[in-house]
Amino acid sequence: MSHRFDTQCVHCGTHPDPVTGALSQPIYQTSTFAFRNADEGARRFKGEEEGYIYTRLGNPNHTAVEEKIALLEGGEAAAVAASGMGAISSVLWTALSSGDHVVAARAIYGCTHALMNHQFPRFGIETTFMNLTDLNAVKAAMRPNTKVIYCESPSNPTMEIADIAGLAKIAHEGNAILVVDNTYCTPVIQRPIELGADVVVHSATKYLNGHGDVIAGVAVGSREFIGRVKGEGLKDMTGATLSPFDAYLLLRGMKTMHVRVPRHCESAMKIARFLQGRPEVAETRYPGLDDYPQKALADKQMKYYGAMIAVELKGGYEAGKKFIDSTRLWTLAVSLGDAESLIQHPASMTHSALSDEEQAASGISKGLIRLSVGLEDPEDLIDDLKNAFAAI
Ligand code: LCS
Repeated sequence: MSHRFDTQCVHCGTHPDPVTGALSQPIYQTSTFAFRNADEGARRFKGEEEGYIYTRLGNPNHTAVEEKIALLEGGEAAAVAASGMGAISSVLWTALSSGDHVVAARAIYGCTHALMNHQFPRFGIETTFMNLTDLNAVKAAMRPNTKVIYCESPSNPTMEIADIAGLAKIAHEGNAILVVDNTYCTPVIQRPIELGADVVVHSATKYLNGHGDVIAGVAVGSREFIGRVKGEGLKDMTGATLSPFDAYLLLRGMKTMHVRVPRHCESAMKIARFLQGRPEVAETRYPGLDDYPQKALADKQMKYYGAMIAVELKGGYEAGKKFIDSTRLWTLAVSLGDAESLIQHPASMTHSALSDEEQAASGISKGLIRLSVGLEDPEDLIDDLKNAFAAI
């Protein structure tokens, strides 16, 4: 029987333990699995028989997370990884070979940018970073050897919205797949595969887990492609295996995602409106604001507007530094999607791998401040921001 999304968040992927009846899945904290005999071991290695072999190749705690996220994202299969970067690199190393070309959004998470910008050239893979909001320019950038279009939506940290359906169409007119990093949204807000994307990746460290106590990643896609990600990217190339304990924590976090995420978003809307009305703020970037340039596109593909906000202060970097040093309830820290509200400065922190020129080309100004709205009372968060404004 197929249930609605919220019910799937709670139930999917978990079954009472067949031996003890434990409702919460036990932690299979083991590196290896015993075979009953040589033939069984050989059959499992050949893929002729279902069953676990060695935790780098799979573990019951992985399977539970994979079943849940595949269903919630509307994909056929999923692979968990030891970090968001573990998932992203395993997907890209699987999809790409020397001589291939990638079209990527100009603004993406700093380490994803660094992977493409600094590491790919060493292996003969070229990346064109560009403003993906201009679909004609994306079409023009496509080459016969373009194998991947890569984006986040909204982008970290500049909040650009990518037209996922439009990009999927361009990818499929060529020889490419569309990979969407859905970290900022979760499937509660946006389901890229329904819009035509081929692969969804996440830093599960963020809203999927939601409690700031795990580093993890997932990739979702077709059974065929995810099979290759597991058998090539994760198994042989990155080895980015998630620990069973972290898989257990991630599954627990995902059970409440449909309750947490809308609350994050509701508070973010209040805080974005507050920021927009402040005289110290030059620009508030939040897709839920009526005058946000890409609001219509956000409305088309997002159920809520997320809980990430970027602000540009009139006083630039100096004012921004004083501001983030002056908050008390907002924690000065990178990461996002935790119960605690976080504030940080992308140019010197999450996106410091980009040179000044690359930051400018990506739309990351020195005065940009990024806020991750947590689950506290939004009025307390606003009071704390008021005090920080008074200090600049
Ligand atoms: N994708 C996005 C959109 C991210 O924001 C991050 C991490 C990653 C992928 C990588 O995931 P990880 O390997 O860390 O699990 N973003 C961070 C950020 O904005 N602050 O600290 C980490």
